[in-house]
Amino acid sequence: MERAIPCVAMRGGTSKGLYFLGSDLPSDIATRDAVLLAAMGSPDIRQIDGMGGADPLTSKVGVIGPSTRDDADVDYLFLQVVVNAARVDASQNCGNILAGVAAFAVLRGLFAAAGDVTTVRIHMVNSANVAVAVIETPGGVPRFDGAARIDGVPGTAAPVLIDFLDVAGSTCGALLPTGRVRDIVGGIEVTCIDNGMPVVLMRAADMGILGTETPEAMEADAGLRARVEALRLAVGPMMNLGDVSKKTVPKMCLISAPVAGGSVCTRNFIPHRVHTTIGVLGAVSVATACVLPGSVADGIAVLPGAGPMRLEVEHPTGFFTVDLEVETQDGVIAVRRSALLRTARRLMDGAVYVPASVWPA
Ligand code: NQM
Repeated sequence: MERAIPCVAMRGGTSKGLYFLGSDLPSDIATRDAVLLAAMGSPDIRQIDGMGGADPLTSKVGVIGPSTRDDADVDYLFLQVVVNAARVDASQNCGNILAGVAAFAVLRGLFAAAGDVTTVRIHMVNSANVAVAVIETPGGVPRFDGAARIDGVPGTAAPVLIDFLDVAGSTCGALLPTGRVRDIVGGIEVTCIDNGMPVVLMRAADMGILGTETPEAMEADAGLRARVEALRLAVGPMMNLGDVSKKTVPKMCLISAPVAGGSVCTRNFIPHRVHTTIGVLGAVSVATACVLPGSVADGIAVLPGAGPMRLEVEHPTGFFTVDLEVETQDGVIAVRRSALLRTARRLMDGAVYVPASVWPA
């Protein structure tokens, strides 16, 4: 026997996942996780018996429901379904899956479209922050086709504009969780930052690489992988994240001087695979580190001159553009707002089937 659970499959930014109404999933967390593992086909590196795409970027879930906060319209909980372990991780946000949340909310009648353009305030439950998404809704229906382009996705689609108002310390409690702009861990200088995503920046050169290697080459380098993971395990408790051996944060970002006219070149362990682009909130955190005097990016990042702070974060397949509004008071920088462009596409609207034994009636 099987059980059918309504869901929408969507590409959100450079990720892909299943979007559910919270009310369509079990309320008991252990049962919910068992259902999601079965839906995605985890644990299995090929996820052959499920909807997952055998990659962390395509093994993601958004759970959406009515807002539990007055200053938001909907709640969005992000869940990372681990590919090769029987684990569902709620310890991080995902700004890419976020890109499909407003459209899903309108499609499911959780939020009414307001004319040709609809603004949805999204409570990101994982970190208790609010993001504001603006989508096109001609005739009251989310539009997915359009002319907007993001690196890492072929073709064009309708724009999804996302603003983060205040995501500093989202998971770690402070923008600089160690209290310092730079730390030395295991002989390596790092900057630990959380502006929406806990990220550890380090110079690629200090890790013995150029920083322009392909994700495949970096994943094939067992020595590099081990050095990065040892650093991550050591830094986790310093960032108020506790033991991170089973968590998907912090992300580990190896930086080098820009090579394509951008602000900084990045390669990101997220944390065990190397990202083919860069995560959304990951990019916001990296861009923020670049404007902090004294960070490990100081002397490497090329900052824009006068005017709005627009940083082009280079990644393996292009650029990620982050607009930052920063304020400096007594030499301390505070980020007031960050904004970026994503796109999303509905791929399937229907039901995912899981064995009834996973969620008995
Ligand atoms: O940083 C991958 C992604 C992400 C997360 C990851 C993300 C973000 O590209 O907001 O989007 O770092 O796990 O989807």
